[in-house]
Amino acid sequence: MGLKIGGQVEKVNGKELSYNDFVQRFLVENEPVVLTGLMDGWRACRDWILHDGRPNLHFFSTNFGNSKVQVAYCDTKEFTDQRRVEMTVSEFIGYWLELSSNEFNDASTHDFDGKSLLYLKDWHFVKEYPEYLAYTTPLFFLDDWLNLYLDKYHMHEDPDADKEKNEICCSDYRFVYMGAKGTWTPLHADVFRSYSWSANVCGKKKWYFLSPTQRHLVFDRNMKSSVYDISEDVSETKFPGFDKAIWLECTQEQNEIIFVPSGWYHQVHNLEDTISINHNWFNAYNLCWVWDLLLRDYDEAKEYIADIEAICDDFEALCQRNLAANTGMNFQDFFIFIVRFSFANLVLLYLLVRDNEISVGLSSQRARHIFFNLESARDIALKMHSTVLTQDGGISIDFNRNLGDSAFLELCMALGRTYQLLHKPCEISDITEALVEDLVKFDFVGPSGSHISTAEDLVSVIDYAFTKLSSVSSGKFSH
Ligand SMILES: O=C(O)CCC(=O)C(=O)O
Repeated sequence: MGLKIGGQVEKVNGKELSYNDFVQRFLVENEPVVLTGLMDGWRACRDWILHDGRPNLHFFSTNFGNSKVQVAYCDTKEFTDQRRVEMTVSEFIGYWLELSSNEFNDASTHDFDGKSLLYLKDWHFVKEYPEYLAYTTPLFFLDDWLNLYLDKYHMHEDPDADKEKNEICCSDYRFVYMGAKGTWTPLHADVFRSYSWSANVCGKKKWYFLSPTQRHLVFDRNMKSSVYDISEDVSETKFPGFDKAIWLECTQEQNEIIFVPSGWYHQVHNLEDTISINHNWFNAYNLCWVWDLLLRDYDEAKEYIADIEAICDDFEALCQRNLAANTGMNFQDFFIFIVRFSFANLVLLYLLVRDNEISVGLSSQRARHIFFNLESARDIALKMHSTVLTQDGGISIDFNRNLGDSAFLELCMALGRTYQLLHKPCEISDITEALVEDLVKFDFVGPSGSHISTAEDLVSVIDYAFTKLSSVSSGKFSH
């Protein structure tokens, strides 16, 4: 393929990188990196591989054979992705074993019979086998609001959706991918414009990356559709900028983890039989990417049905329904998400102040991290200002009511434990009933805190809490 390659993705020994360095160099800069040395001791690296380094396919059919998974036809485009079918892991492994027994060595997307190669994708392995503990998420990727949230809540409740299907496909963003040599993933940027990380348990992948500053170069003149396969002859008439795009490339070996930053377009080819583990995630550093995507997708959804606006009873509600169906969440879902995370961070901040970890200045790293989270949520709320959030009778999220909800308290504890791991050594107090009572009495969310309905309310609550907490941060708590 005649791509212009501008360089290789940097490789860094993850054992020699501190969490803060990772944040500054890769999350803040939004740059890709390959990290080595982070997969020691993973059970997946023992159980899923044979002595010669190839995938232990029988292990999968024996232990997880009944799981239903999504399998992509690598030679068939459907909309912007590959056509997918559902099958059991046993069926998929049966196909793969037959493929391997036919020593087929062509680097195309077809097998020996001219049939499409099949690629198992987006298997919600952790959700399905929580007891198995195939791996531990490396420290660098732990501040993962998306999966922490989905462990306690649904992102979008759709009364019309097929419940069972929804439960699985939207349950989390922690996946296993398995595919023979030649399987591949077309050019795309990740769901929600999240970050992702992808760890090669076995095999080898070739990645091509395009910086978001060059995103326009892979789109058509109307910025509507993007190139599907960069390894094909791409039509200059349809994609006039494509030849100017400058790509980063990378060969990811076994036991290496690649970090994919927000909004980077990428295409991936399995150079060998490969199994990978892959998470999508976002946090305070890339929250703005999620909001920008939602706004863009909303405008698109609205434009798409503009001709029925006049005859529609509730046009706005329809746009939001379509946004949720296409993007995976709508404005309201995102707002509720931000409010819950703001509340959770406020609870953690309260604990730090109470336990004297903050005295006047932002002394600890953990305190700075939590302040940064709240500032980032506040910035998004400012951006959301004037956004219509009132469909379905509006939203009202109550801080004190959340304190009585076990899902919310579990979210606070999970977030607290995460920051404890990231910013060791530090302790986090348990969230006890007494603490909940203290929080209610202390009233640090102020008068509007009991009912957050708009982005402006959220800004006021965060401002009020900052003021109140800093006025008592000298260590003296007075209600
Ligand atoms: O490994 C693959 O085939 C695709 C992975 C990917 O696109 C991702 O992690 O974002």
